[in-house]
Amino acid sequence: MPVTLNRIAKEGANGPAMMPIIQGVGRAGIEISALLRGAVFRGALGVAGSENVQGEQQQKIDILSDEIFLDEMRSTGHVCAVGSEEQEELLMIDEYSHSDWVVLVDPLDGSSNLDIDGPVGTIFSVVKRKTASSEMPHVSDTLQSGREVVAAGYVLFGPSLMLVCSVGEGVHGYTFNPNSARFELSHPDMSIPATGGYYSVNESNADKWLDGMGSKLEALKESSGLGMRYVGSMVADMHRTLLKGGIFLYPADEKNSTGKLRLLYEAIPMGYLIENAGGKASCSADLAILDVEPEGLHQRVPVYLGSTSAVEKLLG
Ligand code: AHM
Ligand code: MG
Repeated sequence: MPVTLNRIAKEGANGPAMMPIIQGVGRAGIEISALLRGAVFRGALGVAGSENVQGEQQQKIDILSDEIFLDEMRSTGHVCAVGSEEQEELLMIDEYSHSDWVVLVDPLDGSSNLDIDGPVGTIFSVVKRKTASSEMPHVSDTLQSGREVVAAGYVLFGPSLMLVCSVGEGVHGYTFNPNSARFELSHPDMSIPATGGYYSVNESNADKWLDGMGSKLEALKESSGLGMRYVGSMVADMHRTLLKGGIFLYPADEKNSTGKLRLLYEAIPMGYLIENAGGKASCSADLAILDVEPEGLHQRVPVYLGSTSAVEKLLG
């Protein structure tokens, strides 16, 4: 018998509570995947004409994916609020406002890849609310460090549909089997290789990087002999980094002086997975991503994620 997402209920203290939420993420993944496959026929590709809170052009599919994800979180009956990269404010789920769990999501990360039929992904994490269940959830419920995360993961829309997640007991990868219409465990106990792999970064920004990162990367390249790969979609780049080792980085630069990637929607969930897979996730030489105390829903940070040896060699 194949092992399905039901197994999550047996994974440690948080497994039983997280299973319905991760099953909801799986359903959202199946729906978003169908949306992506049919988008060109429905006129759903291209910009929506609106901007998100960070002033970025929203694609129609960003908005539709956000709606799908929110609906699926509502349908779990266990989520009181969702913070989304596509929404300025925290979204309340009124009918379940007494529930314990708050979900943070980037519903469609790497959406600039849609024009070229490249891989994209959904990134999520779950924290327990701090406010009393008799109150409405509040944005302060989302401003918790990565050390408070109880589950995180991503859906990768690639040649196959994958859900990679952790509830704090290892990292496990499930692949959607179109014959059984279920996610089945395909990559149990993922651990990041200690050596080898690739460095992955938008190197065209090198002359604008802050913190001497240009020369630090040159030194890493010389001493490690790592190959280079960059998809420009964090989920795809991180999936490769998790499987093959090496490092993914998005440093601060002159344009994005605190980095480009979002702490709550991208950095913390990926940092949680990488640490649970035996790797290292840093914002700088002496600050782990999971130790950053968030100050705002859409805060950005520099990220260095990957094999411990590669991250330490780069940051010194
Ligand atoms: P998005 O959330 O607006 O899609 O932006 C995040 C994406 C990541 O997937 C990727 O790592 C990065 O932006 C790529 O940025 P760049 O095009 O500057 O290399
Ligand atoms: Mg995005």
